Amino acid sequence: QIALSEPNNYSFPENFIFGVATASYQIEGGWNEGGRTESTWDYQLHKNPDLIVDKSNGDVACDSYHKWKEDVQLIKNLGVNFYRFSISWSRILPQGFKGSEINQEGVTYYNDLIDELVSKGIEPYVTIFHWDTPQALESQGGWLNESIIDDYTYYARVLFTLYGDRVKTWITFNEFHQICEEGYGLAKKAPFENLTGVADYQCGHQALLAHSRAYRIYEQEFKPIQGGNVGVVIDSVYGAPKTDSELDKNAAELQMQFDFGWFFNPIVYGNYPQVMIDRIDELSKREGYNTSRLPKFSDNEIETMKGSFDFLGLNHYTTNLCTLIGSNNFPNPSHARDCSVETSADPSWKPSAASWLWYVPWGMRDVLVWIKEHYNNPPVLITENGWATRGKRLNDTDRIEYIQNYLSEVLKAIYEDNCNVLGYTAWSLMDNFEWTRGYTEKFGLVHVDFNDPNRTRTPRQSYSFYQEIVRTRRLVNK
Ligand code: GBH
Repeated sequence: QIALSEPNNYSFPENFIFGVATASYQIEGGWNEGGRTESTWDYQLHKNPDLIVDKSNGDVACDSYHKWKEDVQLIKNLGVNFYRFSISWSRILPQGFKGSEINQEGVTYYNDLIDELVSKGIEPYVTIFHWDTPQALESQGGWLNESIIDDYTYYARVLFTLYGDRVKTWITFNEFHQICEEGYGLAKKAPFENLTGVADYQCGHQALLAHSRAYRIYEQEFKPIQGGNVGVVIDSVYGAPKTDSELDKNAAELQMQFDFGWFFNPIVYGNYPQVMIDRIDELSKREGYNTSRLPKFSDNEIETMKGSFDFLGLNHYTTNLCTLIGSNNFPNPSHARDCSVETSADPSWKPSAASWLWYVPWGMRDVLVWIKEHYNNPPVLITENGWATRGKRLNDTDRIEYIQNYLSEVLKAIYEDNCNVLGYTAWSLMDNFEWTRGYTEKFGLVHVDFNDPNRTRTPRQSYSFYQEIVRTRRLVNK
């Protein structure tokens, strides 16, 4: 018995779309097949399996490199409008860099997948980059080397050219925050660098410039012919005030600006949030730097950046409570110190199998309203939302409750707050390689047996539940 937390009889607006998502390194496997070379994830995990809790990696993952037809059938039966997947850069360009040779076998893999989706009436939504930087580029500094901007835009142009006749929705980047903060700041994601306060900002700068240039390339050279849209995915752990004191409200605002505004502010308004610029300038000076640790955009770059999105892709899973705390509590320098906000979870919130993910449905509505108010109600596609469980658990009632009640908040944001929400994407179609958590945390509507060489897929109860919502276009009221 699944109950709505509050009665909600809205149905989804007529043009509201539903989808499911995955990402290349998390599902494909076939790491050295068909001419693919190592990404930074392959390289790091081959070198040091201890980086992952169960010492696993994505060498085989869900084996979608071979089982893609079966995946498409699962998506078809689910009844969703679109499938959000990502392309492995080193499958298309094994050498990675600008001007390098295109790998025909890699091209064919995605051609087949896209054709199969289209023939079954499922729209392909392509994430150009979901963290698997070719190692050939990472060994040159990856996102810290500004030459990656040209490499990335070359790669994006190759994809627009190859697939743009069928792909009408593009996502330039998945979650700058994880690429840069977890990848180069806190050593929680490949390439596992820990240079917070410096490298994270440099990475973000390069990635934002790469995003904005790819957006303009599509806008000028492809959109007039292909007529598609280009968006970007930014994640938000929603920062809510710990109490309703003014201080905590300021803390929550600061946290949102430093995590979410860091990336979306430039894309909407052309530059970093003023509060970030000011604080990092000031702290850098005190630390003895002669320029700010936060790089600066030129006037031209600001112009290119401003308004470089057709929609915002929002990955939202959970909420944190925010309160101000002295900067001496953080390493010097660090992104955390620049922000100086302490985040925590309310002890009453239900935890998931993932240490960072609590069940806080109202945060979904609040983050949508926060975005509406700060960025003039942009079109938002929820590109990820999901719940972590452990083990096989086909009877995943907690995931069902999560989806139901998060969607209920989405409906309130649409009807009661007039937020411009285009659609919803469940993360994930199936269990997959959950980064440093290996195969221990499951996000799938479909269970995958990773001990079985066949990687047998078995739909969970949440799969039928989501199917029902998509079919009826309302929440299930049992
Ligand atoms: C998504 O990011 C990713 O896009 C997707 O690939 C992934 O499978 C999915 O999450 C589920 O994890 O400090 O080590 O506890 C969601 C963003 C990821 C942000 C986890 C906070 C905390 C990692 N969140 N992160 S840790």
